[in-house]
Amino acid sequence: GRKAAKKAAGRPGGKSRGKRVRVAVLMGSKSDWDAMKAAVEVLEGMGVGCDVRVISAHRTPARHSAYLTTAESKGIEVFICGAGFAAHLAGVTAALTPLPVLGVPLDSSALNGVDSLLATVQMPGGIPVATFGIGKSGAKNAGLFAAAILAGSDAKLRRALDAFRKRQTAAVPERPY
Ligand code: RP5
Repeated sequence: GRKAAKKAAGRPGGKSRGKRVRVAVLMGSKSDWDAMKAAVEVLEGMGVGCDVRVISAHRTPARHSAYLTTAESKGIEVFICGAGFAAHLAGVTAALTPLPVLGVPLDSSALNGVDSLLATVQMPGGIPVATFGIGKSGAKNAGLFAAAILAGSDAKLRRALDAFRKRQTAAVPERPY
């Protein structure tokens, strides 16, 4: 039913079933999912399948490098990486692939995500990470940005992006009351 479909959204074999899986959405912890699902919702809403994984650059480094070894051959074209604290997931992912890596700093620690923002954005020259805002809005924008990258060679996705903007504009009221 609808409930099960909602529960399965963003999980491998969930809503991405039947969609071409082109984006990997990686996060350092299961506790990051609440923010990171905003990226998955936006992408799946436009028909782009996501491979969603908990992978930590610190806690599961072997899982990380193993995933990167096969991701491109499985069809992944863009990586979205969300992490909190000393957020190295996006940076290490970018070190392991030349494909675009979008980093989402998460608000998990006493520093409210400023630590993660600086860790994600301050990459040394040569290994780029496109860094988004802290938390859920950053994750949503990373999803939209991934769609914009893929839309360059995909007319159907370009139309889905146009439709998203149209709906968003139409939803803004003229007055606040
Ligand atoms: C980072 O620190 C993760 O990305 C997450 O934001 C946090 C750890 O979260 P817990 O697994 O401790 O909840 O590595």
